[in-house]
Amino acid sequence: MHKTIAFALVVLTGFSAGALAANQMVYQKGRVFSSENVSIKKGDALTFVNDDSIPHNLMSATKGSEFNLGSQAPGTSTDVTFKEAGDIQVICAIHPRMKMMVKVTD
Ligand SMILES: [Cu+2]
Repeated sequence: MHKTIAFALVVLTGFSAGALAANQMVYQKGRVFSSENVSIKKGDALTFVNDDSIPHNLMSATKGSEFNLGSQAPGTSTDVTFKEAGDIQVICAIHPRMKMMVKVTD
């Protein structure tokens, strides 16, 4: 009986920890990123939120981690999963001054 309860607790605790692990958020507002540097673990995702009244176009040309989200409408958010370790520069194709670095660790 005690064994059963202990097992159930482990399962429940593991489940809630997983459910609470939310992505780090990066906001685009006033044509700047809310963070210039973000660190995440390989395989994790960042949530990019367009908090502006204009579209943005997130992309990366960093080798091995290239992506291009296309036009992202105001008020929407997009998750990007980073699968390669390294320093990945993320830019906005529309606004050349918008730049940030994502440090992906193993
Ligand atoms: Cu932009």
